[in-house]
Amino acid sequence: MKNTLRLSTLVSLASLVACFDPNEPIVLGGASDSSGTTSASETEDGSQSSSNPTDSTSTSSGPSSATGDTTSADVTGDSSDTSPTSAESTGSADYCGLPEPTLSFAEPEVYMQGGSAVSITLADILGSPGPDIIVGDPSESQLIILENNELLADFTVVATLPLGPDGWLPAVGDLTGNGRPDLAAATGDGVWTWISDGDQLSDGQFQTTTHDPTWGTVIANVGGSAFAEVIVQTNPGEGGRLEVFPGQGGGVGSTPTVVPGGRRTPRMLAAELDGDGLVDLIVPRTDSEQETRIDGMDVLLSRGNADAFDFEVLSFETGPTPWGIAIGDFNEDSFTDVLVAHQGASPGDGIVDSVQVWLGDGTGDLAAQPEVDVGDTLGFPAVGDLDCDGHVDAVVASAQGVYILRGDGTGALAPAEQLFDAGVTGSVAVGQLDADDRLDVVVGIAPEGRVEVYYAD
Ligand SMILES: [Ca+2]
Ligand SMILES: [Ca+2]
Ligand SMILES: [Ca+2]
Ligand SMILES: [Ca+2]
Repeated sequence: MKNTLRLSTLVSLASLVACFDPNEPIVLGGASDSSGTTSASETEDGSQSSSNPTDSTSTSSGPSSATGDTTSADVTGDSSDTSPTSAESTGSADYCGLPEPTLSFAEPEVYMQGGSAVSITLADILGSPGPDIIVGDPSESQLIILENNELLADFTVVATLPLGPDGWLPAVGDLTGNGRPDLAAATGDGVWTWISDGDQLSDGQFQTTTHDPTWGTVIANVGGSAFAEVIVQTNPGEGGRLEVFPGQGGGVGSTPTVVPGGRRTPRMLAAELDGDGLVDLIVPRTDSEQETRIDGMDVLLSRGNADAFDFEVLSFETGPTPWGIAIGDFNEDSFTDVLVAHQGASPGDGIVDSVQVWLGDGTGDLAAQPEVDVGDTLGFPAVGDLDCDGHVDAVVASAQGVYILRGDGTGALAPAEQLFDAGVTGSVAVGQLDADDRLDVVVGIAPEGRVEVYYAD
């Protein structure tokens, strides 16, 4: 039974992610990547931003929007951070020290090839300064860690972490409170956690979920205790569940609290949306196998405590298959906004898909802005001010490479421009990967398992 469930999950996924089946034409299906955390998580914690001395301008808007994390990471929870995206932003631009806004990248460096590279997550989990790259590889059910070598525009593959069946969805966030992000990953029937001591990762600890298979996972302090929790989406085909594993300052407890939520959700995110100091969750839902589509996005406002996790749920309808989401402050009001990237009714159908910004107002409510067409079969997006004009931009993986939709600080996005003609990309992440002032871009070319880094120049 388990196997059947997993298989059906894989089958539906395979249509999305070409890399699951090497025999399948890579063409359009591939883009969808998957993982829970994707892009640049690095900002989330202070230690990392200190390693990027200069991010003040390029990351104009502070922790969540700035480095463009798409990721769940920023989440873990300082409860003090009530306005999710810090307000220092404003578009005061010195254009990263350049005379005018500039969107220019060197030819990509290739740091890995083989397997599949469906998800890309950035976080400084290892000792050497600078965000490391965590690659989710569903073809081998593993994570691959590329260590950033001293911000010298160089990465080395230093570890592979085998996960067991269907493992490919990582999350990063600080589980121990030492200021360094730790790592978690959902696998077929449970979740792994690894703790970073600031230098290296511990051995993995595995906890079994109550339901399976699992999908996306996130590390976030949703209970207001001293330590963050690990939240996993499970049972995607029969009504989603979220399972909250209580934080214990090292690993997590073995008994999860199960709450309704999510449905085929490869990426959840966490952010403080309503100013109460408890981190909230943003959880897409989709199921292309349903006759009645359930495409949408739920905001789960944390209302519980460390002993009894509870959420108030706000539900929003989205366009078809809201596969990838990212957060940032697109209208510069200091409230976190959400970027949703759709895959359309049928991945690889050749019909143009879209992204959409949802503006937060500090209460947890989200207001939909107009959808903007871009590419086909969108993967995981990222957010960051790539052209250094002081306003965050949307960066989107697709079956036709990577697009940018520039923001203007009002919440609107300009029409899509192709940024990199990189083939079928499943995931894109943005971060300060070298020692300059400008954001760099990591692209996962899904079916070829290739990781490319485009350094701003
Ligand atoms: Ca909250
Ligand atoms: Ca905002
Ligand atoms: Ca910009
Ligand atoms: Ca850079």
